Amino acid sequence: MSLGRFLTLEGIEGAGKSTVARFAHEWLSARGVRAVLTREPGGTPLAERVREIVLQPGSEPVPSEAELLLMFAARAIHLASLIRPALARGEWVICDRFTDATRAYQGAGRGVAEDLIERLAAVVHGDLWPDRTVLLDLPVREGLARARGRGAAADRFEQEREPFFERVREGYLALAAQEPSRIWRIDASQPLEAVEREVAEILAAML
Ligand code: Z5A
Repeated sequence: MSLGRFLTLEGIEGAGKSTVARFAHEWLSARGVRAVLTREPGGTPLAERVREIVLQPGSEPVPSEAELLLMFAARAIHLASLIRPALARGEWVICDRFTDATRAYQGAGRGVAEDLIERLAAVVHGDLWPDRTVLLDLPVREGLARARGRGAAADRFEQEREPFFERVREGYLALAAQEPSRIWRIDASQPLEAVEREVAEILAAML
């Protein structure tokens, strides 16, 4: 049996990742393709517990290195329990965020050294990288307005200020420039239907 395909969605908050991930899952299901829809940090019961630790606001500070290690700890669990088994069964994995988020948030956003992130990535997932990554790109203010429009309580990242998200966005754009064959940038300020049309073209090409 051939390996499944691995698709990730990236972008700043409010970019539309969860919406587009659900669309991709439905698009593939309608064509008889078995796909697992998942997210990071999290995706399995144990990794979701790590997610709570890293996202819940609290009075005790979380140093950037601890945040980085928690992201990779959750990822190691997710890979072992869900991602690798699904790919081995020949299923697709659609994942809302993966290591590019670590590069953008902990690397560009928090200033953690790039080579530390790359060494941990090599340990945790070796040469397993997404086949395609959709970067949903939009101005920070638009993303924050969309996310805050939902009215939910802000998590530890959502409490950050605009300059942090500007660095994250720049980090993502730099990654897309470095790896243009894997990371496809889509203008996420377009109406959702236009974004979904571009995603459908990417999925069709991957099939
Ligand atoms: N994080 C990290 O630091 N390092 C890591 O390695 C990983 C993660 C893996 C949790 O992520 C946090 O973890 C995240 C980074 C950090 N924090 N931040 N920021 P998350 O993915 O769970 O949380 P999020 O990024 O905040 O996701 P989100 O706010 O749910 O955004 P989204 O999934 O991109 O957006 P959405 O829910 O699909 O859409 C938002 C709203 O916009 C919704 O009402 C949609 O209907 C609407 N929408 C979507 N697309 C459009 C278009 N095109 N036009 C108009 N309206 C739209």
